[in-house]
Amino acid sequence: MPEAENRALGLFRVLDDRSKANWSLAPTFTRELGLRAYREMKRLRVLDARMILLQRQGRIGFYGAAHGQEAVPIATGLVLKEDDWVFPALREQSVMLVRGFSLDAFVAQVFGNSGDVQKGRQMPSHQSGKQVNQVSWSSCIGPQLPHAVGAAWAMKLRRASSIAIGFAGDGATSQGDFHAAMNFAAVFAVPAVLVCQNNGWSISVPTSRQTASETIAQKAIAYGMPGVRVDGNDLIAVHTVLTEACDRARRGDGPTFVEAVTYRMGAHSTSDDPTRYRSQAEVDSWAKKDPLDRLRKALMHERWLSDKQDAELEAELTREIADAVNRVEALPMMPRETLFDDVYAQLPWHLVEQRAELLSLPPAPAAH
Ligand SMILES: Cc1ncc(C[n+]2csc(CCOP(=O)(O)OP(=O)(O)O)c2C)c(N)n1
Repeated sequence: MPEAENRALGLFRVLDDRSKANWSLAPTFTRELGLRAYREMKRLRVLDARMILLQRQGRIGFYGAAHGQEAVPIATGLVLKEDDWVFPALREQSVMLVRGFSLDAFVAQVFGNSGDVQKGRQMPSHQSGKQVNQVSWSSCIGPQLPHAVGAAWAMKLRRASSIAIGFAGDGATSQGDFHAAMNFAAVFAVPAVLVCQNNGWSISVPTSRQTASETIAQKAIAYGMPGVRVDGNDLIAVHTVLTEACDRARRGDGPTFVEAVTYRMGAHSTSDDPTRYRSQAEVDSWAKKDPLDRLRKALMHERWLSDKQDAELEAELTREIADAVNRVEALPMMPRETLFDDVYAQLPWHLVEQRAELLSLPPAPAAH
């Protein structure tokens, strides 16, 4: 089979079924990188679990977790350089945490209070951060890819050294935006990496109803760019593939499309009940391929991590998240009149009137 097809139809893995790494496939991966990635993945796992609990307790309104899909956003955050731009979909918000965005501000976005850089105006799990070049996703499925491609085209026109990375789920590959982005990216050879996290489901619709293609990665071949299919639950493999794709974009050799094969372990969001459409047996079979467990075992095989260190890390991260939640939940909501800010350079008369009317009303009841 020609190499291009091999990469798009196969499944690149570094970790075997026992989670032992074949280092000849990831020769530059280091102990330091492995431990950093593990910490970040575990922090995200703990954070997601805590956020879901808060939603169940009625303390936040909504949350979309990355449980089972942590390897892709964490590897992305470790591969990117400071000037690169990120266009996440629902499961990649945490890239910004890896790139130094404050945990408190991240959590405040979920609470939508005055600690939130978006001033509480976006739905939870739609974080963005100017200081880390991460754009809030719009909640529409698909446009993250053309946004990334457009940004990458601008970078190319400006002869910048940065690149853009955009994300989509398998469901998004049925959207026109996916095809427009893929075509434009390849024709204009933009410095972009386009990633599809194929997690098996688009809410209740299985991937088999999104495409009749054998793989999603192979679609890249038709557009004229490399397509790589990678085990999305193998952090080391994802890191290797993304490093290569980002290097290629940075060299000016054009875009790469990556299909990361993974599984959404939890509900689509806190508004979903997955027991209505998928079997427990399927979930159990993917639990055996958990990306965090696999990296932990890989690190333990190398004696880079012990059970004791792992337990200490878990306690430390649990404390870190609990402390952040305590600090953030105590912050006040944004003053309600600020909802008129930042839209017009000069507020039109009818909004001036409406703001005055709002200010004349009794104060809103406390949120909690
Ligand atoms: C254009 C558009 N159509 C439908 C929806 C409703 N919707 C929200 S999430 C979702 C599923 C997305 O699935 P996928 O792209 O596979 O990503 P995943 O959530 O599985 O990561 C849908 C259909 C939407 N937000 N936008």
